[in-house]
Amino acid sequence: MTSDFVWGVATAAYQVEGGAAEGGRGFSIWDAFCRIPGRVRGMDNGDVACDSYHRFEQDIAMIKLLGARAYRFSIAWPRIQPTGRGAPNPEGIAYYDRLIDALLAAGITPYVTLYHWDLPLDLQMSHDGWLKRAAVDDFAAYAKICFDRFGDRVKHWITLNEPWCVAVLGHGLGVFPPGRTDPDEPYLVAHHLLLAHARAVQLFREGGYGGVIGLSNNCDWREPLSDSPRDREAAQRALEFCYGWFTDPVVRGDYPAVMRTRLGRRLPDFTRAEAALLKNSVDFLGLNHYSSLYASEPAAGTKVETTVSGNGGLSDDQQVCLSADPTWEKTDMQWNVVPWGFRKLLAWVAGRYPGYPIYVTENGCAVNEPDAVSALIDEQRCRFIHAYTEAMRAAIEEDHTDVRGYFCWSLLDNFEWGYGYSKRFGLIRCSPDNLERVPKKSFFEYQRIIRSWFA
Ligand code: GBH
Repeated sequence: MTSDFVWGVATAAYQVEGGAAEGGRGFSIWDAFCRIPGRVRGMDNGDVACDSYHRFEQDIAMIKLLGARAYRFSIAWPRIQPTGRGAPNPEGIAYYDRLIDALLAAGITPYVTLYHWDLPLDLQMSHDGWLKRAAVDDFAAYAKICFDRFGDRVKHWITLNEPWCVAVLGHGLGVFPPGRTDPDEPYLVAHHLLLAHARAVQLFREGGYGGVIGLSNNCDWREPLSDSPRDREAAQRALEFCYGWFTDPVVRGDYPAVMRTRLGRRLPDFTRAEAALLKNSVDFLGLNHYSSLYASEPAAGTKVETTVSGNGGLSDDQQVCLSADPTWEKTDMQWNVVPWGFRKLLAWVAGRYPGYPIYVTENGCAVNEPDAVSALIDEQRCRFIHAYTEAMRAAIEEDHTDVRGYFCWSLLDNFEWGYGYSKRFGLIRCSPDNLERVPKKSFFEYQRIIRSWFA
């Protein structure tokens, strides 16, 4: 295996930072959402989280001990611009300066996500957030501040994390802020997110900062339930309605044809200039992958339900039936453990977007760890990481997919959005109640995998 493969770990600002009222940080839509009864399990919030705002030196020591080369973290927009517009907040800049400098001093490469869902609250309240075109310019201005201030040291950028979640979970199913439930808004929001990405990339490339920039999209594998052409088409359609929705535009300059056909006027158009701006607006493809399901063509007359957990909505538009093999092992999120689905997905991505290097910017699993003692012996996560990285190895060595890096989600147990602190994805045990960082067995298993890869 090539010695320049990038092994890393990932986190996101709202999920780990805490320090919510410090350093002049403004509120984000997640701060507000957490205060609405019934939205987040246990009414948990990110006020303290893992306290990485104060303990990032400890995080970095752990990453070093792990032997990972890279740390993917996100910048909290409300720390940089408390209301989402206007002059940068010096204390916010200073925090990320310290974090970046400490990483570089430890020999760890920063991979920086500009937007991992924490929109400044004022942009939502006063300007309707991603629903309005103005968000495109707001995001581009924020991105430019980050390039100007951190671009001398940060050479790996990700504009947006999983815009699919912002569109579908935030505006279709309403389980993320702004909690809206509308059949059409996800397509409009997605359109603005894609244009925001493209504008930021344009500024990055024109600015001559040096380095690479991409986009991280989530995609779960969809395996045809049978060999019939209709089931194969259904699986293909599900992948195009998910990964293709946000990747076709940034590679080819337009949405997948199947989305155009099925959605008609409900899918916004790109102007010629916008299409040109979008086309090839990534240097690499970010892929966040967690699970797999079987896909089939719904029987005539069946109404495909829009569900919150499984397929994540918009089912009425894609018309795909999803199902699991009951023998599959499940994680604590009820997501299926299917390592071969990961290998097939990597081949699918490489086949649809030839010439683009792939970074697996998230992969991992939640394990039910009720008490501290059992948590440390997390056999399920050990097996998961082992099996998924083996599937990736096969994708690289046998299928010749151009995978350049892998980031385990997550370094620490953290604020798992609507599930609060009840779901644990970390290699390291941590909670707002006990901020001490204690490595689990999977931490050492991952350490072993990283070492063996280069042996
Ligand atoms: C990521 O999103 C987020 O980027 C991260 O912040 C979060 O903490 C992490 O994952 C864990 O949740 O049953 O096959 O339909 C995950 C996006 C989309 C992945 C839905 C799982 C359902 C799997 N998820 N998908 S399936």
